[in-house]
Amino acid sequence: MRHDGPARLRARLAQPERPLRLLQAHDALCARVVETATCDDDPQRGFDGLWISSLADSASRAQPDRELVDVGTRLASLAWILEGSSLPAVFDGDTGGWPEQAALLVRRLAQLGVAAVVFEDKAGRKRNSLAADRLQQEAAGVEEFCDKLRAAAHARGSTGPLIVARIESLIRGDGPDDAVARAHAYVEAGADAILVHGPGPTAGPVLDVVRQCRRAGLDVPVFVVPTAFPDVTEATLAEAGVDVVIYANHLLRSALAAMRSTARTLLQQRCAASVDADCVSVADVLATIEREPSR
Ligand code: SPV
Ligand code: MG
Repeated sequence: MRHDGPARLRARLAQPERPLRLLQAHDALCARVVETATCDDDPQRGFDGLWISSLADSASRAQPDRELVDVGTRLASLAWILEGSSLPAVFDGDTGGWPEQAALLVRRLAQLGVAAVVFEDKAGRKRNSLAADRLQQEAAGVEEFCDKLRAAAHARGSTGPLIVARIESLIRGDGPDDAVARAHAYVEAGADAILVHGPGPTAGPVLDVVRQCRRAGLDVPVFVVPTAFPDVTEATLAEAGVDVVIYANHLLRSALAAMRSTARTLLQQRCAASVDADCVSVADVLATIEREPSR
């Protein structure tokens, strides 16, 4: 399937009648679920893109989210996802490594037609942002991270993936002023968009940073990941100036809950019929993998 993710994402972001919603997909079957999801209340409502999460890519290989799954492995699974889905994909590029490595990743993603890549301002050994030890995460120096963004923006050229700078100040406990200052520096260095991350339990601190950035004239798209403040609605995020909402891990987490329950019930009942009602039929699986998604 041919992908022109960057052009499509830019076009959608230029007409922000509502925030775009992305859902995590760690394999091609997930991507198909995202692409074909429908809403009974509103047949027009769907997902606008895929989030290629480092957490989900790691977890689906039973590895911690610490940049252990190599880029080649992640790109191979991404190629399968893009083969089966026409939705724009946003790739979680973790720290991006050295500037040269970030630039190489951008060029490889450009070849695949990936819409955007997110780099986060962490240094040293990368931890998941919501992990218990998140406060121990070393911050990337502003200039050091700007060098990486400049290298990524140069590699992007005019047609490559949007470069999204992810600000982890609130995750680290560094406060909103640090986040706002970094947002401006990163956009100045060439980021096309920012992602403001936060540890919850409410959306308040993230929304304050977004509002402060908007008041100060920052006019690039803003991405938010509401995992740790799940009560916030898309409407509230939109009011604060958010352009893209990422449901970052919900297919992984719901699948894990279902798989555990099925395994437990089979052990208890020792009969396949005990879980049949909780499973889709084999005919459904066959239809899902044989049907072309609506394009
Ligand atoms: C991911 O989905 O891999 C993310 C979001 O980076 S978080 O898990 O909140 O760090
Ligand atoms: Mg990640």
